[in-house]
Amino acid sequence: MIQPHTTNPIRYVAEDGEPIQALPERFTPELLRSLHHDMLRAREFDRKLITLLRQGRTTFYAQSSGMEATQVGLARSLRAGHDWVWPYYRDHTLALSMGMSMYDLLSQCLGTNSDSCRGRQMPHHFASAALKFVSISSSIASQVPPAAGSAMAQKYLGTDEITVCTFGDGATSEGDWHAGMNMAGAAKAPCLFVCENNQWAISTGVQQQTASSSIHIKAQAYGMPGYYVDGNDIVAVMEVCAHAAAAVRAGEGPALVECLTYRVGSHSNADADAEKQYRTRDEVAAWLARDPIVRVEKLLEHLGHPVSSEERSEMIAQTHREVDQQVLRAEATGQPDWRIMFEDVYADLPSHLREQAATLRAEQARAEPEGVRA
Ligand SMILES: Cc1ncc(C[n+]2csc(CCOP(=O)(O)OP(=O)(O)O)c2C)c(N)n1
Ligand SMILES: [Mg+2]
Repeated sequence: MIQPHTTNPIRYVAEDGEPIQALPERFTPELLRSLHHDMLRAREFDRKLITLLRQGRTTFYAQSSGMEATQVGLARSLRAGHDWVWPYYRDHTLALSMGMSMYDLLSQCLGTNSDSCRGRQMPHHFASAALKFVSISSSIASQVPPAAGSAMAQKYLGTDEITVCTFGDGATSEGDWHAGMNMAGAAKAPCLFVCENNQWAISTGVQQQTASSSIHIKAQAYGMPGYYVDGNDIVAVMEVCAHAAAAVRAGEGPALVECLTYRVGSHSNADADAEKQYRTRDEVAAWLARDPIVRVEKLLEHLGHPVSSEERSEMIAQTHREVDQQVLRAEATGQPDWRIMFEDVYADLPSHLREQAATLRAEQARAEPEGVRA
């Protein structure tokens, strides 16, 4: 039986791949292989995007390397396209695993015409209307109050949808976080809050972030259960998230799940994650040794269904090919014209924007007297 507020994170598989409690029946080798596939695909996506950044083809990216079990596990615990998701900027692995296409995700990162926002959003701040995956806001925790509101609406309308809201450990210090948690708790709204505790908020360690002994304990103050799970153990993440989501769906009110994981890469491309800047290489090395992907590989080996090195290499090569193809496809749609800045918001453009558009047009005519655009 899964209990909230445990002292230690709930875990099914030890770091050496040995089950430490009986694996639930649904974790067949086929399921574990498909989870492994999603996690490895996300890891390689990260690597390819860092290359694209260095090539100047996109300008912002926040890796989820090391956090794959948390995000893939959560994706497999919600009903994609049915439940509403209010994510944060590190959740591309969640999105990919929910079924967002690489073409759509890459179009957003590259800001091409194939992007549904046509480059108006900050790169790597994607969304999917079909998946009810709400557009990401860079403002930390700003998604939490509207997620609570979305869950309140679901309760009011009597749907069987729930809302899922993710955030980092740093987000839990924001006023918005407390307001949203309080509102959801008071309204008994069907919201599953998931903290991806990767132990750093840029250069602020989680111990500096809060005087509480954990994040999940804060759920008590808002009248909801708080679960503590090993976020690098995908079996545990799925078991706990599925348990919590079922209770939320059954009308028991909101719940918080804290997934303890680690950001092994830099915060973003704007981060100075170097020796002595804010964390030691020894700390990073210790967490690299707790790799969630390797843990599933060791578990599969233990179960007698190992992933061979050829299969692994082919999965990696396949992801690289997929990214390369979809980047070319997205780039072939071209970059949006500057005039779209003035479109899609107002039916009648207000006078100050009309003036700005005219100024830009005049500037453009001066800069390019030949092929002047109307
Ligand atoms: C309201 C607000 N304050 C500060 C920032 C700057 N900022 C960007 S990311 C970040 C750290 C967030 O850490 P966490 O919530 O733990 O998420 P992680 O990046 O570790 O996944 C901060 C402080 C911001 N984007 N918004
Ligand atoms: Mg963090």
